[in-house]
Amino acid sequence: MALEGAYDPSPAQWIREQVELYESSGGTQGTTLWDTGLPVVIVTMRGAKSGRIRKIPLMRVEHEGRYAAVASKGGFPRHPVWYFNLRAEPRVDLQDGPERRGMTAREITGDERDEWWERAVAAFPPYAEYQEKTDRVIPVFVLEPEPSAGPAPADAPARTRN
Ligand code: F42
Repeated sequence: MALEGAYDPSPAQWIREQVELYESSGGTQGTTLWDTGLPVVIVTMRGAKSGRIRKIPLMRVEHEGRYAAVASKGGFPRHPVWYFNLRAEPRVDLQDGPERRGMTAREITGDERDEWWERAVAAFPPYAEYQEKTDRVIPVFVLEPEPSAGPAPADAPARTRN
């Protein structure tokens, strides 16, 4: 089920404009980071404090239908605010081009993080430079599809009275 509530667009103009273009074009425009040609996805989440809907573009790091969300913020010394949103409320919507679906975000560590970090750097090499720039270990979440609703239960057999 899609996340619902009042949406607060990002105060950063370039972020706000990319989200608007991506969504208004049905995921056919604004789908790369600037002119790098590298694809992005849009993640919709709930603000941890405000409870309002927030949307951010992130690099597309996909593997077998799951995605990584890399909280790099360009190697900035502090985690992006959205990191705390996902920790507080892991239920998100992810739009990848025209496809949008509900996902659950889980922060990963150890071997699992190492594996996804490798995929992330393969998709977007600057992540490696961002990690060198900062003392914090850049958090990585894996976004996993919510199980789709199963088939409707068969009609219960009519009850007979004895
Ligand atoms: N950022 C990344 O970290 N990783 C990426 O892979 C990435 C790719 C990317 C591709 C294209 C693009 O256009 C941007 C990309 N970005 C990437 C930037 C990303 O979209 C975010 O803008 C960036 O990570 C900064 O996130 P932030 O959450 O720190 O943003 C701040 C500046 C911000 O805009 N905050 C908003 C605000 O109104 O101030 C949202 C605030 C918010 O979520 N508030 C919460 C609430 O409850 O509503 C809690 C506030 C609190 O105080 O805790």
